[in-house]
Amino acid sequence: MRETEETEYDRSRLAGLSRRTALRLAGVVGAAVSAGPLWTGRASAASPIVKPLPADKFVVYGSNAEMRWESMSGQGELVPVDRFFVRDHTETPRIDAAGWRLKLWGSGLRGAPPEDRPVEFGYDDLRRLPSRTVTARIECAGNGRSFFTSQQGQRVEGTAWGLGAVGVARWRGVPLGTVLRRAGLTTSAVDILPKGLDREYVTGGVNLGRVRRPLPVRKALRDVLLAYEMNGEPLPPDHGFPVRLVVPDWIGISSIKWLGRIEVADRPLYSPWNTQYYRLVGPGYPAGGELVTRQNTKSAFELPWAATLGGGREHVLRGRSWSGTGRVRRVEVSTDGGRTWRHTTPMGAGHGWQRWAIPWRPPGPGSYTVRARATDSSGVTQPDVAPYNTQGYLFGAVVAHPVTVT
Ligand SMILES: Nc1nc2c(c(=O)[nH]1)N[C@H]1C(S)=C(S)[C@@H](COP(=O)(O)O)O[C@H]1N2
Ligand SMILES: [Mo]
Repeated sequence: MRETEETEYDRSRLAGLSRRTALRLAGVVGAAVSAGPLWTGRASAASPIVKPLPADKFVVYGSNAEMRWESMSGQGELVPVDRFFVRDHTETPRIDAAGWRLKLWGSGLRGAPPEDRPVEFGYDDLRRLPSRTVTARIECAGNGRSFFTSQQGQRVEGTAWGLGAVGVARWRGVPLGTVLRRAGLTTSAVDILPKGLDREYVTGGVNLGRVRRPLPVRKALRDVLLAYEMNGEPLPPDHGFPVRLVVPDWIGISSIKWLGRIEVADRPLYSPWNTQYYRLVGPGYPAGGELVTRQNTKSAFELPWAATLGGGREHVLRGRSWSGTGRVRRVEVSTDGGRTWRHTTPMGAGHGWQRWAIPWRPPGPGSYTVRARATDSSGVTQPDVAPYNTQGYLFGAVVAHPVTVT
């Protein structure tokens, strides 16, 4: 029903293009356009992620680490870097800002600079341009994926995230539009293809090339940031130092880290990250699947998984709800298995997400599940069941959070 700008975007790009063709195209691009490594080293052999991942703040899955939600208890709106989730396709590269260049090229720029003679910006060039600071959320499209299996009994591919592959930070940088215009953006440009400087991604014996995902120029000009600061500090290595994209409300893969190149084209662009991954594929979707762009609506309690609460007294259940489709209008909580729902009290202004709280006096010792469900500004409420897709993206159903009362 939601005929969004993104649906139209996908249709116009994939019209007449079979899935096979799209995949082949992606393969060709992946093989042909891979420049030599510009990074100066890599994370220690021990961990693909540079920052410490203490067990009270993170659950680690190889090169990915999710935030433990109880570590947000007592925090303000922002997620401190020491607990912000990390999602690396390979590993965090160590890049020297002094030698770093952002290179823009392609048919959508004046004079159509070729890839080997791009328009370049250094780190200091970007820092000298007028900056903007925004509070924005980054969330992996697969956040909540494990609940397809644990709540719905469905098999899905990918990292079995709980609800912690999401974070809100204050980002400072240059609007991407500023840099695109300075590079000579023309009115016929339609897509850009930002590419990371991390190692090429090899999966199932196939080299898909560097991590890169097309973004429509329309979105690029609206609210996308070339960020060089996170929560008031230079970007940490794991979050994209020296410069990453921040693409508000769109799935995490859009926010390319360790940005090195941007192709700007007067025609639609493809990569495995919009033809093979980040498409909703399954019985409920058209052949070839549906492109995922925007995030959906979710809610989480700031409680351990599973939680233990002392009986015989009142507790305050706190949590956060967020949406890629608009502001959160209302959040309700059920402590009786979803039979009755009570309205929560919203806390703070909530740019990245809405914080809320509700008192609860457990009726007695035993096993409970607590549930939170949010309604976005367009009136859509989190459903009881998330529509299945093979790669487990966009789990937006109400999550039953187990609590033991002693
Ligand atoms: N270059 C590059 N950019 C990337 C990725 C990556 O592996 N390489 N992972 C993407 C994915 S899937 C997500 S969810 C976000 C995660 O951002 P974070 O690690 O800062 O939380 O970065 C995106 N940008
Ligand atoms: Mo992601």
